[in-house]
Order: sequence, then C-alpha cells, then structure tokens
Amino acid sequence: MDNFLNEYLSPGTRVLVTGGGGFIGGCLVRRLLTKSNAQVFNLDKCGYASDFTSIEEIDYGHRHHLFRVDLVDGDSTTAAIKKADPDLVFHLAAETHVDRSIDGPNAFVFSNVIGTYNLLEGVRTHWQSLPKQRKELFRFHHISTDEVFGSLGDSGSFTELTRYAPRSPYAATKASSDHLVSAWHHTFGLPIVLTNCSNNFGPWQFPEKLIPLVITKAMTGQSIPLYGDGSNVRDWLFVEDHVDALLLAAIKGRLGQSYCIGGFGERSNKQVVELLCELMDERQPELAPHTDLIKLVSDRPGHDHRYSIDSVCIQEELGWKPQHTFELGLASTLDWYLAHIPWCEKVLNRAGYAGERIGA
Ligand code: TDX
Repeated sequence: MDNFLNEYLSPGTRVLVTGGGGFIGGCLVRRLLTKSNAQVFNLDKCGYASDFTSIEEIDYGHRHHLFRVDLVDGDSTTAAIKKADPDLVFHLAAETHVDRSIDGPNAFVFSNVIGTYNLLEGVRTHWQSLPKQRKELFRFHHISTDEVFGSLGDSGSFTELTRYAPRSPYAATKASSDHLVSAWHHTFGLPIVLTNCSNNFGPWQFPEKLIPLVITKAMTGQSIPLYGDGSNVRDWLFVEDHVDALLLAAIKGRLGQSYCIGGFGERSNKQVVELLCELMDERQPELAPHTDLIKLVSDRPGHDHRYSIDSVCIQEELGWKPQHTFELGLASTLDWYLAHIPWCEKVLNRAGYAGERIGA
C-alpha cells in the first residue's frame, strides 16, 4: 500500500478530505500525511465528534491544512474548495450516529443532504475550470454506509446491486447523498467513485458507537447497555483496512462505480460485548466478570436486524482484502482505549456527553 500511494499521489497532489476530524476521516488523513507527500486540505465543521489530536501527534511537515467549514454553508464551502484547489476529494463529513438521528433528524438532513449538495456544486464548478490534464485525473470519492440497503434477515449479504431501502433517519440521509452523487455523475459527468462500508471500529472513535461505548463503560465499572436481546448482527471492519480500501477505490476504481466494503467480521452484538468483557477480565481481573455489567435495555426503534457485506467486487477488481481479524483488531482497539483514558474523558467532556442512552 505504501509504495502504491507514492506511485499514484505525486508529491504536491492536492487532496481534499471532508470530515477529516472524524474517526474514519482522521485515519485517512493520517495515512495520507504519513505515507504520501500529498498536500491535505481538511474541511471539518469541528462538531461534537471531531478531534485532531491524532493528526497533531504526527510529523506532517506542514502538509495538513485545516479549514473550519460547515458544508451547510454553501459560500464558505465554495471558498474553501477554491483555496484547496484539489485533484482528489474524499467526502466523509456526515452526522453518523443512528441514535442521534432518532432524537434529532434535522441535523442529519442539513449535514448529510444539503451539505453534500453544496459540496457537489462547489466541486463541479472547480472540476469544470481545471486544465485538461488535471481535469482528466480528477476524482470525487463519496464515502457511505451499508445502512442505505436496510436490514437483512438471517442470510444473504449486500452487494453493489442491492436495492436501496434505508430505515433510520440517518440511513435515509446517507441514501439521499448517494443518489445526489450518482446524479452528478450521470448528469454532469462528474468523475465519482462511491463506497458503502460496514461498521468500522478502531482507535480514536468517539465513545458513542457500540465498541468504544462498551469499552468506556467496562473500564469504569458502569452498566453496559445491550439493545433488545442482543441478537442484531453487524459486519465489523477495522478502520485501517477500510482506509486501504478507500485509497484503492479512489485511485484505481472505475468511474461511476460503487464498491461494497465489509470486514468479514459478522458478529451479534451479544458476541461482541461478551468478547470485550472477556478481554477486560484479562486486563482488569479485580472487576471480573465484566459480563455482570451487561444489561438488556429497550430496543432501538426500527433497529436493523443484520448487516452483511459481500466484498467480492472490490476484492476481485482492486485486489483488496482486510489485514486484521476481528479478534485481533478488537484486542488492539481495547488496549488503545485503556492507554488513552484521558483522551476519552477530554472528548466526552467537550461534547457534553456522558455515555447516557440516546434515541430510545
Ligand atoms: O449502547 C449500545 N448498545 C447496543 O446494543 C449502542 C450504542 C449500540 N447497540 C447496538 C445497536 C446496533 O445493533 O449495537 C449495534 C451497533 O450500533 P452502533 O455502533 O450505533 O452502529 P449502527 O447503528 O450499526 O450504525 C453504524 O453502522 C453504519 C454506524 O453508527 C454508522 O455510522 C455506520 O454508517
């Protein structure tokens, strides 16, 4: 991957990442800064889940340019695109937490739908004004989720051909953004690639999603909320493997194509939580068994039963496969959180979130 990046991103290539203060965006920014000589323009609204500690920690030789911009503001977005003058755009900025979209769908419609529209319009104007050679190489990569496909029963997997059937406000706004991106390709010829990933996990994830939330609860001996009966299944993808896939798809993917990226890590929530408890027992035996902390709580409204991704297309076409097993990725993620308790406290305090139940 490292040689690959240097081969395709010549020094000075201008890469615009929206949402580079987020969990997946941050991982992508770090990779671009450490494994290529690209100039990285990070457009982030610096919302509750944005944090730049991981980027500030690395020596990036002044190639990281942070623009505090909310994509909902069309004029600021256009101005930032002009300044960044990008050759490649990764669009990750979004509101992403399903539970928050139940309590407050408004922010999701604005950020994910209007924000994507403003970005597309700004990028289209920029792309059309580029000189021939840069215009031919230009790409816009939209990062989306498997939730746009809805909920699976106990068998089958999502593929690039699966019909859209979003069921949460969050998923509906991401589906809308996918459709906008696809329309800008078909109507205006904007050179796009789109990816739909499964649930990511790894270091630096804001502790509101299942895995970091359970870890922070278990570390402090608080009860661990398991929605419904814990039988819902997710397909877990280690964030660094996801970033490998994003870079391959952006650089080598076919224009107009979407690629599904899954982790080969299907587990029920109960299995995930119990495994985390086992790992905690080894690291914090005085509080064992941590499974005593698990508490079944009322289910999420409209809770999707199962997500599963068939990654054959990206594997066969682009040669991607995940490098981390779920178990090893989970253990290293847990150890990372145990070593970064002050960071967890800092981001939770700043966001005014103490791990309470939302979206019930
Ligand atoms: O406290 C909890 N207890 C619990 O049982 C939380 C926060 C979650 N859950 C369950 C709900 C889900 O079945 O765990 C599962 C995972 O929940 P989340 O981490 O909230 O993720 P999910 O709802 O699956 O959505 C995720 O997948 C696709 C991400 O939040 C999205 O951003 C991504 O696009």
